[in-house]
Amino acid sequence: MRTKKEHLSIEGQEWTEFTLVNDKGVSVSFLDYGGIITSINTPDKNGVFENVVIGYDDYKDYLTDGNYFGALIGRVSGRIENSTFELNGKTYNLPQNEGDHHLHGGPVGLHGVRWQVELVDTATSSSAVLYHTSIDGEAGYPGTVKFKVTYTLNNENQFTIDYEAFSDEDTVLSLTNHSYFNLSGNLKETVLNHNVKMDASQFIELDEALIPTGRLLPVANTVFDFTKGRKIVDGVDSGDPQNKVASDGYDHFFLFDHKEEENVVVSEPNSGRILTVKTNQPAMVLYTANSVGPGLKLKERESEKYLGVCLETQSTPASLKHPGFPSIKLAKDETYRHTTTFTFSTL
Ligand code: FUC
Repeated sequence: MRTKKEHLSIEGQEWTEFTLVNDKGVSVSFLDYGGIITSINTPDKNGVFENVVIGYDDYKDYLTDGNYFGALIGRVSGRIENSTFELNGKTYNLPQNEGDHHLHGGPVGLHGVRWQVELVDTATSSSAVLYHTSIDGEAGYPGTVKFKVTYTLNNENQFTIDYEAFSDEDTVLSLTNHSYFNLSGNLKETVLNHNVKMDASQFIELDEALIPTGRLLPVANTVFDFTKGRKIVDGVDSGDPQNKVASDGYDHFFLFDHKEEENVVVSEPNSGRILTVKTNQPAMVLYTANSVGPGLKLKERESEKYLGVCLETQSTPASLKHPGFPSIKLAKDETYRHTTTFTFSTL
């Protein structure tokens, strides 16, 4: 196992790009800025190494990125309706960054902070530990929160993200990573031909503004049924009103049944690449890059709609407004723990 470090000067800021490399040559590169994963190189079925995530060609584009490519998301992933919530009888008003709503931690979320990074190598894995402290009231949220996020790559081609957070006051918290996977390799094609199998028999209905309505819908007999596997393209012209609100794609919270060994398995037939996801989280947003438009200069080519798929394991901010959903409350002095492992293999 080895690690590499490269210093970058971006618009007057000094950033570092770290790369974890395993003994098979698989690598994960990320920035201390936003913890942004810039590339992940894995072999296809013929042993050809290619990048399997969306990343900008010019890193200054991360400074203004509304797509959150590869970034750590917090304090709360997803949308908080009308940018307000109540906790312990007190109302908190958060900054709005999408119409009236608060998306992905707001304008000063974890995606835009410089993380302190420590590298830890062992014989069989390489880790990077990312630290950040967010002070009480930052981005509108209560409590000073200490974050510790660990990226680990091992020789089994497993990339694990461990999130830990600790608050000195009761607060709300739900972290995730916003990588856009594309298993075709070097963004050769969109993800419409990717097959997704997911251990989820229910998802949360969205309204026209992509805000959860509070209704849980069964996936049965719809194109939201991924329990036996289905292609992402099925959601594009399904005519299902839930695909329509998501600009003819998927952008939904699926609640895991936790019946299967793996929560999610994504595969792409031409490259033969398989990505499995295992998490301790109750749900995942499946987002198919419906709002990624053309014209962005990415590492390998220009962007287009449906060029990546986000597998955002998390709890849900819908729980702040509606009963019966997995909570995002974090009690004072309790430790938030979230683990997600992405395993890369081939057919
Ligand atoms: C996802 C979605 C959104 C959004 C964004 C960049 O998590 O839920 O709709 O556009 O990321």
